[in-house]
Amino acid sequence: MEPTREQALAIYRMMHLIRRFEERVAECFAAGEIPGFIHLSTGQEAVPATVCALLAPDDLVAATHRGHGQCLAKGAEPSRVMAELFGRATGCCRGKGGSMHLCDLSRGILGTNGVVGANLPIAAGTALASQVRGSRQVTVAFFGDGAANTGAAHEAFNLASVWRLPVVFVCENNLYAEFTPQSVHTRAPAIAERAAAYGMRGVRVDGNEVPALFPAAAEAIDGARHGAGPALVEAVTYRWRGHHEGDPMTYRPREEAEAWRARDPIHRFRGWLRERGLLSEEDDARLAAEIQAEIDAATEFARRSPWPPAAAALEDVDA
Ligand SMILES: Cc1ncc(C[n+]2csc(CCOP(=O)(O)OP(=O)(O)O)c2C)c(N)n1
Ligand SMILES: [Mg+2]
Repeated sequence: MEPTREQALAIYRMMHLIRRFEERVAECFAAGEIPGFIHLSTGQEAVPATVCALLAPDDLVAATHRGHGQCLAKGAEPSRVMAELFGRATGCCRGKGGSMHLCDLSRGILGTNGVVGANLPIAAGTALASQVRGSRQVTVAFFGDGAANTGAAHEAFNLASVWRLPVVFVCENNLYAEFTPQSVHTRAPAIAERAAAYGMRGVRVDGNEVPALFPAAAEAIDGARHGAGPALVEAVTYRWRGHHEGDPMTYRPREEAEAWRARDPIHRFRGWLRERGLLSEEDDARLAAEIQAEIDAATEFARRSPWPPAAAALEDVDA
């Protein structure tokens, strides 16, 4: 199953948008404009762009601590996400959340989450709500290879499978959990194999290859939507930058990082689109210019936006 021309171009555009967004965040963070901790997803763009292209506007996404791209792909406005990272009142959470608490329920974005693995049970919960209401909504929970070893992940897998919940667990396996390579944190060769232990569908794909990811994610989401229960999609990818901004990255070989950069998902998918005559050089240049302008506008919006007033500190608090 291949993406339609429209889907393919939307995925390509989104990968570009995420790449430029993350590059800009890195610059602004280095310049001291963004407070707190920042985890960027450069190199992993194909996964959220492809998965979210298959979701309906009212489907839900439970994102991770490395979740800017996951939120953008689900429809978050770049300007409001950037303003949130800057801590401004115009941010998607009024400047009170920042990178690890991005949320926009109007777009089905349940939130990024600083607690590794904690978004998986949340996704099982919203999937249960959808099931009880009889809606056709699917929830996608993104998670990492490290999160795959948390108790919360296993509880979520089991409960989702027992109750056949409409949830898809998408592992962005970037081969590291912080500074620990996957070979050190698990002896199991594939995270997707764990699905079998819960009687759940599982598939492992090249996460830098949109044409491989697309049919795997489509089948997982379609099955979840139509009563086949949950699925686990493991997308093998690589983060180009540090675990967090400021990470000196002394723990991984330079050749490894270079080899993965050569497998750039955007470059590969551009080749695929070109081969099929779906993207001319002029279209590509126009798209790049449009995205640059969009990111410039989002950054200016964030910079010009006011700080939240002190009086707002106790608003949005539930007791
Ligand atoms: C419950 C919990 N344990 C530990 C941490 C510290 N921590 C932050 S990110 C991270 C690694 C997560 O690795 P992975 O799930 O592979 O995601 P990635 O960072 O590679 O995207 C850890 C251990 C945390 N935030 N929450
Ligand atoms: Mg990881």
